[in-house]
Amino acid sequence: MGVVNVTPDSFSDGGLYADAESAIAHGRALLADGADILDVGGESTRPGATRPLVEEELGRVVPVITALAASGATVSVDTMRHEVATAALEAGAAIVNDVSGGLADPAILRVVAEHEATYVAMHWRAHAQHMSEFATYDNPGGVVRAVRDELAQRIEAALAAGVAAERLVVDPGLGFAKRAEHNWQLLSHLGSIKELGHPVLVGAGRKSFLGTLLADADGTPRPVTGREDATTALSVLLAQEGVWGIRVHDVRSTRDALRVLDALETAREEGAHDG
Ligand code: PMM
Repeated sequence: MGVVNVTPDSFSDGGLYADAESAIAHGRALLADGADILDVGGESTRPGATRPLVEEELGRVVPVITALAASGATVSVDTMRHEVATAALEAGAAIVNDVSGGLADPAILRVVAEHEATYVAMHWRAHAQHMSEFATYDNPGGVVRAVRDELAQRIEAALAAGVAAERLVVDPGLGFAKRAEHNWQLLSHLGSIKELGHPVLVGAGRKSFLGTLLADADGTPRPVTGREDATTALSVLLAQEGVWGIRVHDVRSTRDALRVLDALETAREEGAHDG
């Protein structure tokens, strides 16, 4: 899944594709690089971000989705709002990627159900402005148990609203009300999230826990532009874990790495037959 942020303020690419023309060109470039899905978003969820008006969000994403869907792409809309989900699905999107899992605007679940769309329910606790206050997991089982149980509740809510079970995808929500150690815990226990019985999407691309991991000797985090190789390494490990989707900003590096993995797996299978 390639990221098309039509925002002035996203942490990794804010402002680069803020106008429709450059966002559409970027989406086409991601497709050429091998993206299976383009995830178009008009609201930045970087820690501390303030929310755009509904009209602003609509104005950012609808023209981009219309153009990319018309060129044959499978498009998802990254939104927490039912008005934006409705307009996006009518403009040709097939997937609603809701980072709040239906908590920010429960009406979004009915919209997904009525359009028979695919729904990504991400683990979330609060809007970006306040989410760092919610990064506590002192329950038994810690962050992994909490994320699994809270996602299970979001699945229930989606099913109750009529979303089809086979169109539900879950996402542990790395970086959303989570500190670096929480992200690593989740990444090392993805099996618990898979146990929910739905395909798993993971968005690790360029996130700040990678900047912290790659900090220089005096502790300065590695800037966003230097986190791509670590992202690619994670992509390979996530693919080996059998995740359904990997949400990244640079599709080519992840696609190339997955081709390497595929080639190895094919050679292993052929070797097994020869033996
Ligand atoms: N992360 C961001 C935005 N949308 N959606 C899903 N499903 N999972 C994520 O981890 C996720 C997301 C924030 O990253 P960005 O600002 O680079 O888009």
